[in-house]
Amino acid sequence: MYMLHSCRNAGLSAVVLERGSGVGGTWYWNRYPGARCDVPSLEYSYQFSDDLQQEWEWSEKYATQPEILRYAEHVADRFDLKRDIRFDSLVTAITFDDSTNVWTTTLADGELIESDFVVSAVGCLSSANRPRFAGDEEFGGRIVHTGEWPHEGVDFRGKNVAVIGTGSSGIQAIPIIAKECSHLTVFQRTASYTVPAHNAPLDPDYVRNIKANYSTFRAKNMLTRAALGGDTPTGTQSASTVSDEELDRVLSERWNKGGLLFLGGFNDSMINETSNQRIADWVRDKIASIVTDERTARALQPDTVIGCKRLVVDSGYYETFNRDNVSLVDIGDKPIERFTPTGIVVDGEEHMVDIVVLATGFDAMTGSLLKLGVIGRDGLGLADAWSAGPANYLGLTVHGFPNFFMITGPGSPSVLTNVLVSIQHHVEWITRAIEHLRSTGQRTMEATESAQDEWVRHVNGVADLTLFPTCNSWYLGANIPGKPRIFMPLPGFPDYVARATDVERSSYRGFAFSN
Ligand code: N01
Repeated sequence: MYMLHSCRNAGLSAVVLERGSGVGGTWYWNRYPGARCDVPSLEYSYQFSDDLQQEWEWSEKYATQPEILRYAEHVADRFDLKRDIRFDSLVTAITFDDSTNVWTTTLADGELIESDFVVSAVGCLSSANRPRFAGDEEFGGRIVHTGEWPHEGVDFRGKNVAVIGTGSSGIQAIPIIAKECSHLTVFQRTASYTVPAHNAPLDPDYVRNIKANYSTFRAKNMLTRAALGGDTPTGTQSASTVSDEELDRVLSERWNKGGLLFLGGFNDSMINETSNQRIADWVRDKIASIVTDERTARALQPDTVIGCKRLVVDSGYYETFNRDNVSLVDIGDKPIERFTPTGIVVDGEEHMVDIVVLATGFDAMTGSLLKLGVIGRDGLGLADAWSAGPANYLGLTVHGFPNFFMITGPGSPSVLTNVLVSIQHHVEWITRAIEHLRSTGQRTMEATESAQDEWVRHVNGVADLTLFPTCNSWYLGANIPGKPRIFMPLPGFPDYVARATDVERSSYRGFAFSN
């Protein structure tokens, strides 16, 4: 939506093609119970219009999916965006013509749309991962995916429910479903680390204060590694050297405050194994102190590097396992054998189920991009160009694909940040790049192969300085069988912004232009 607004401001004509029937993206599709943002509302919002950020009133520290969707609708109406958004428009191919330098986008109904530029805004977590299980076609109940939730909702009353998957989506949905259903069985392949949200209504004085100094608040956030939480700076100590008392003091303070900044209590949580282990041990103890059944508590204690898979933020997750109507089935060592018409079999035992909730995540970062069917210069398909991983320059452009831009593409900080900030940064960068082409009388710009190779080395080099590549996360594509194992996002927002700005200042170093 912001890209459209920005194109209009630059005097360009633009159309948005959207497979959904409404605006909101993630917040349009992910309507599962408990869906809520884990970045504070006052930060997870647009900042391109001061009027907009002054007039919109968020009700809670962390906004629910319905509230964010209302916000997206408000933005669309306020800036009259819908007249250039074509809903229910599924893109099946986008092809570059080398002789005319024109892109042709094909829609599912066969319509063709020509343009000079194509900007992908398909999102990083928008292609649902729906694993198949032996016998699932015989299952007599209902199977739903959190990322493609039925708009009319799902009635869990009186039902035996299974949730498969314990990432952010599962962990948000589980406490709510447990309260509604007859019995909930959680099938956990890998235990996640999750910290409490301590969500609450927003204090009007706090909001007034932020709104009076919104630009300063935003500017502070932009200077942090994840473009969020500028008012809660990263600790200055190493968790590897502090005393047990100091470790407990810092982590208790962060735990009681709640949210993603838990890992920022120390300056080396994601780069120092000893530090990470001490923090992980502290959280494991916390889990044992909340969950009353010892066997369940042990199964819920992760044994991976904390933060390696994305940290989860919850409301009453561990407490839910103290309910009589909730059981945990650990499928880490003994996977789901099969579905039957009435349930799910693990280790020879059938768990009776009426509704299965797949909280199994997404083909992240590249899934939706590759589904676009992009064919660049010389007939090169994006899927072929990326057979060994998503090589690109700045996370914004790909060699062989002139005038094709990606918002929050792989190779940029995207999912490691408050993504609204990353989106804004990319929209403005892309708009300026197009304006540069126009003002210099050139037709196309394309990343050079050497700039792209150097960028790929840079992204891998930064990731290798961290503990991120040490587990099977979706950041690495490890959740999708056969996907190349490459750490896709780039840690460190401020350094990234500085590099992207340098490229602009040097008249687009690393790009080739044509008339
Ligand atoms: O998906 P996930 P998600 N058999 O990939 C399991 C954002 N988000 O939708 O870990 C059995 O994290 C899988 O197991 P394992 C956020 O960035 C944000 O929950 O691969 N289990 C895992 O437990 C988040 O990180 C918000 O062993 C299978 C789970 O399914 C991202 O979206 C809310 C399986 C998938 O977890 C994705 O979160 C929601 C199989 N075949 C999401 N396949 C907020 O803002 C997968 N699993 C709060």
